[in-house]
Amino acid sequence: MIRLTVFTSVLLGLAAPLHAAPPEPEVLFATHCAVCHGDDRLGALGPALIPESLRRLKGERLEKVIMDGRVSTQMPAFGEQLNGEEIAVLAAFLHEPLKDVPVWDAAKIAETLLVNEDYTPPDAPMHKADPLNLFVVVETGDHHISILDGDKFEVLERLQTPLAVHGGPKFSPDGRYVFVMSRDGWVQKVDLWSMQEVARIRAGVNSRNIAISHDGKWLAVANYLPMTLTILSTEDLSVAEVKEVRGKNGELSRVSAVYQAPPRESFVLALKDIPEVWEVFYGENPPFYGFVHDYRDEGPLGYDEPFPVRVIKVPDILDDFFFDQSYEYVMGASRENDGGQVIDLVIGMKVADLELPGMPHLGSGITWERGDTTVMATPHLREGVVSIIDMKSWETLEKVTTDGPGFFLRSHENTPYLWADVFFGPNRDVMHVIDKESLEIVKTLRPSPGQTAAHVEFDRTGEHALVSLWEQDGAVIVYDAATLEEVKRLPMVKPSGKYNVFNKITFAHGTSH
Ligand code: DHE
Repeated sequence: MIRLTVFTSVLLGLAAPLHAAPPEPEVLFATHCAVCHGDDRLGALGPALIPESLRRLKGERLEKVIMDGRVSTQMPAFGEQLNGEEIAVLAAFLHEPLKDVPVWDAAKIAETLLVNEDYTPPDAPMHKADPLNLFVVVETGDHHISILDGDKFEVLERLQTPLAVHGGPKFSPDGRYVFVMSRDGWVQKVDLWSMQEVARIRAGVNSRNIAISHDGKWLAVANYLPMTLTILSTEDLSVAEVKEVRGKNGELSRVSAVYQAPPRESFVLALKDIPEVWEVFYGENPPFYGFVHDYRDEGPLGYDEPFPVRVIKVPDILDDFFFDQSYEYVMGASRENDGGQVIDLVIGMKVADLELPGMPHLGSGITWERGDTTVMATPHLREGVVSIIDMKSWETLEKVTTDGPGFFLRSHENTPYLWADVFFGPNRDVMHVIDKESLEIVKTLRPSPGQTAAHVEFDRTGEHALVSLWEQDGAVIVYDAATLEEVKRLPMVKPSGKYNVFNKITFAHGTSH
């Protein structure tokens, strides 16, 4: 038997030396982080990890995120795999400036345009399905979208998307084109008549979501990196504008999300780093607000300028939004703090506070008529409740207790129920069906025990509800929305969301906008 003392083994290089070298941050990053955050730290599935985007998240707070992961995101906990020293070294490394942060201006974006040479626009749909009852299903498991016939529940076509599509795809007002965006900034245009990709362009390095103008002319892309809003022409994806997002205090801000406000002919921006709400007008005659400013010029912005910006100062950072149906009021909450606020976009100020603890996910909210009022429901990412808020008095009417924190809600004008998933925790395989009048859970479905059931979308008539089995080897399950019985199961690769053309272009109650 060979016996080595510590001394001889060290001499032979067979064991760790008595004073181990400090861990190399580049190696730790390449081993544990690069797969999601990119080899260059500029982001991919996850956000960029550079000082410009991490901002105040540093030191012990950043170490805690690495150790424990991040609730409601795909960020896992590394506390089991990395020791304290390794985590500290990694956290410090993430705050080292990159030698080259790419300049992602209009010229650079334009260079990335890829046009599909095989695409020829057809004169009519090249399929026999109802063009307004199609579903676009995003399959994040292998980066595809499936186009689904919403009457027969058959897949008509499957197309590759860029990496990690996030947020709802956006449809042209006639429902013919769909635009999807990936977290690494690519925007893809697909013609649902020919079921072909038209073109794609990289509008940001690290992006959040997109919004389309009510007239279908413009597509706004919210970016984390660079801290800009990119506006594209929907026709050919050419760049119309890249707006730097700099606050009154001179600080740049990431854009958490952008939404369309159709009656106002504007895009409304939720900002991650500064207590301001931005409204960017794209219409011919933007309303006059005396306090429209472009801080870079330190003076009022001329209305003859393209896409003028109106800035509304708010008491706190609001990085998650929900609009009322008139788009006069925006409910805002911060992912970091409890509570929320209602901002009146017409007068440009806060008009009410909202009682919203437990990290509400306003972006997933839905509305419906209940009695003589409109109510809004929102899930919470940290609490097993769905809050129901009266949109006249802004009071919380009810907190429906669920089997765990959820991510998405859905309903339809023609159904008495709202469907709420339980995305986190041991009961992530259930889906609650809640009566919209009594606010009681009428049924708890468990489509596939042990597998995450999430995100619902209805067909255009509200007769069927489609649920995702959010697994690599997953499925879209079609339910009869009245009997709550399963009708069909279509295999899909981690189907994250599904979107019905009619419900989306009519801004139906009960779905996301
Ligand atoms: Fe989303 C929509 C923000 C994590 C899947 N998500 C949205 C929207 C916002 C948002 C602002 C609405 C934009 C829109 O549709 O135009 N999401 C965030 C976050 O801040 C959060 C919590 C952290 C992050 O990492 O960005 C987050 N989201 C996730 C996920 O981890 C999910 C579950 C998986 C994934 O694919 O990243 C996820 N988010 C989705 C989906 C939608 C979405 C499927 C569209 C829902 C819809 O029905 O419209």
